Amino acid sequence: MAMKWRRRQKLIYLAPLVLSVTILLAAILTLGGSPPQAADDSKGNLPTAFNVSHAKNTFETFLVAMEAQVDLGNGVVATAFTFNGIVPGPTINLKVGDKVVVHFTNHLSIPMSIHWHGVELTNRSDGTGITQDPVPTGGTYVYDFIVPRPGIFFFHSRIRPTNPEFKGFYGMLIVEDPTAKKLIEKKVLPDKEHTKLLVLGDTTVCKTQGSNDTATFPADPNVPWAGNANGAGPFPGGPAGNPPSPKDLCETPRDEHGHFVNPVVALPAGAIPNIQPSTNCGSAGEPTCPVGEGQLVKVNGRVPTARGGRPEDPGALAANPRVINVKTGEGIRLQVGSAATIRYFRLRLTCPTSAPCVPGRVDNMIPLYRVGGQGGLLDNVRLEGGTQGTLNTDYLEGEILIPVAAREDLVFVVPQVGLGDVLTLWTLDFKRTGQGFAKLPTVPVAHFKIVEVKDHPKFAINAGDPLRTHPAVNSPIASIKGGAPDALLDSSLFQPPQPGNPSSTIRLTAGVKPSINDDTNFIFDEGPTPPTPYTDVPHVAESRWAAVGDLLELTIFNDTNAHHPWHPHGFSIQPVKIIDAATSTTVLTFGYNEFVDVADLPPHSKLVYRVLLEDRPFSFISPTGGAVGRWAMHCHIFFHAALGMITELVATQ
Ligand SMILES: [Cu+2]
Repeated sequence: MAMKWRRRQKLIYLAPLVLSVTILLAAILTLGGSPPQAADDSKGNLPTAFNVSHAKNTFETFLVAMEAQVDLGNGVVATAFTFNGIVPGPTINLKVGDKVVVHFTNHLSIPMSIHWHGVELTNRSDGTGITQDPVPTGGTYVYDFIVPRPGIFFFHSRIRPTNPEFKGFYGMLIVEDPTAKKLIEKKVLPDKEHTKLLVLGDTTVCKTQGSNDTATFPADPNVPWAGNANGAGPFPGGPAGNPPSPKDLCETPRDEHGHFVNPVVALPAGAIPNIQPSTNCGSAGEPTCPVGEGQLVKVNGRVPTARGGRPEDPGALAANPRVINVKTGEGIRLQVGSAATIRYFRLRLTCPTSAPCVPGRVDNMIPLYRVGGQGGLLDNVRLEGGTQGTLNTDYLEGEILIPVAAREDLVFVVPQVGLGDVLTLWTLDFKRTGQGFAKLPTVPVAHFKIVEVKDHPKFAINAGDPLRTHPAVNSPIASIKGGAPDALLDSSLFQPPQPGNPSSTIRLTAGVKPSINDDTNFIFDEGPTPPTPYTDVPHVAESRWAAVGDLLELTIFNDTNAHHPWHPHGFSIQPVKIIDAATSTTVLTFGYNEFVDVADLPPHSKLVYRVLLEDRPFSFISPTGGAVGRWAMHCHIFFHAALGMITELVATQ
C-alpha cells in the first residue's frame, strides 16, 4: 500500500514535468535549419530512451508523437511521423519484471495511440480502439505495465496504424533475456559490443510534382531501391507496374481514410503519402484496393548504401558506404525487427564475391543462425528455411524470413576473407502474395566491412548448440503444449447473450475483402470514425470468449492464396503444428518451445497453437486492467486488418 501511495505522489509531481519536457522536446527537434539525421547511421546503434525514474526496476520515460524532417540518406529528406523527432523512435531497454511508465503526448494532427507489440501487459495499456479512446491532437495518455517475458518487441500506433507506421511511427523495446549474460560469458553468444540492432521498414517519399515515377521502382544506379541496375527481383524487366505507383499516391493523394482528396492537390516533395485503402476501395469513385510495398527499404531510419550485382554475385558498393566494421572470426549478433506495413524481408548474408567463403559451402552464402527473437533466447540454436518437416518454406536454409512485425535474434560468424572486403545482408523477394512473388527488387539491408584479419576463428556456432539448455544456465523454455486445453466460452449462453463464436478454428478469408470467416464488420480502429467511447465498440459474430487462466488451443485456418502474419494481442502463443488444409496432413510439427506473438500463416494451411491466458498485475495508476479485457487478433498487414481480417479475444474473469 505504501508503495502504491508513493507511486501516485510521484506521478502527481511529474505532471508539470510532462508538459515542460514535451514543449522542450518539440522546440529542440523542430528548430534549426537543416533536418536532423535519422536516428543512426545504419551502424546498428540506436539512441535509447531516457529513464527519468530512480526507483528500482522502474523505467519511466516520455514519448511525443510529432512530425519531423528526417534525412533518409541518398539526398532523400522526408516529412515523417516520429516518436521524439527520430525514426525509429528511441529504443527502450528493459529487464524482465521491470515496471514501465510512459507519458505519451500526441502532437500529430490525427488521433494516435501506442500499442506495445507483443508485451503481455495490462489491458488498459494495449493501445487499441477497444482498450482506450484515441489520444487526440494535444492529448496525453499514461501507459504503464510490467514486462514479464524477454524478447525483442516494438511499439507503434494501433489507431489507424497503416499510415503512421509507413511514415516512421515506430520504435523498439528490448527485454534482455536473463540467461544472456551467462551465455555471453561462456562465449556462446557474442557480447554487447558485437550486438547490432537492425530495425527494418519501408516507405515511399514523394518527389516534386510531375516528377514522381509511374513505375514503382525506377532504375537508378545510385539508389538501392532501384530495380534492374542493382539487381531486380526474379522478374526479367523489373517489377514496374506493381500498383499503386508513387505517381498515383503522391499526385492523386488519398486522405487518412483512403479516400481521394478533393480538390486534388499533389503532395509536396518530401511528403510520405497515405497508403491506407478506403473501406469501399475498388468501387466507383474510390481508389483501388491494392497497396504496394514502400519504394524505399529503410534500416534504422536510413536507406542502406547501394551495391551493384546481386546476392549470388555481389558487385561494387556505392561511394562513401555506410558499413558496420567487423573482424574475421568474430561472432556478430543481429537483433532484427520489422516495422514494415506489408513487405516480407527475406534476408541472405553473402560473401564479398561470388566465391564461397564459408568452409563446406559450395555457394557464397554465410548462414544466419537463429538464437531467439520474439520470446527471448531459444533452448537451442536453429537454422531456418529450406524444407522444415515437409513444408517448403520458399526460402533457403540459412536465410531468415522476417514477416511483417516479426523480430529475430541472429548470429553469424565473420568468415576468413580479406582486409577491406565487404559482406552484404540483402533482402530478396518472397512468394508472399496469391500471385507468387511480391515483385520487389533485391536490395542491400546492411554491409559489414572487414577492418582486421585474424588468423584463427574465435567464435563458433552450429545448429543445435545449447542456449537456454546450456548447463551454465539450465533454464529451458516452459512448454504449454501438454495437457488438455480448455474450451472457448459460448457467449450465446451469457445473460444477456453476446455475439461470438465458440469454435476454436478462426478462418481467414479473402472473398470480397480480407476478412475473418467473410465477416468484414469488425473495423474498430481503422474505419472513418472509430466509435467513442471505446467501450461502445460492439462485439461481433467472430469474437472469441475465454476465461482468464484458461489454456486454449486455437487453429488459424488461412483459407486464402497469400501469406498472412497473424498477431494475437496480450498473450504470447506457442506454435504446435502447421497442417496442409487441402490434405489435412501435418507438414510441420514445432519440435521446440518458443513464445511468439506474430506467426506466419502459409497459404491454404492451418496453424495450431497453444495460448495460456495468464493473469497479470493491474495497472499502477488505474484499478481496471489485468488480463481481463478485449484483445485484438489480426493479420499484421495492417490494410488487411483494416478491411476486416481482424477480430478479438475477450478475456473474462
Ligand atoms: Cu493479411
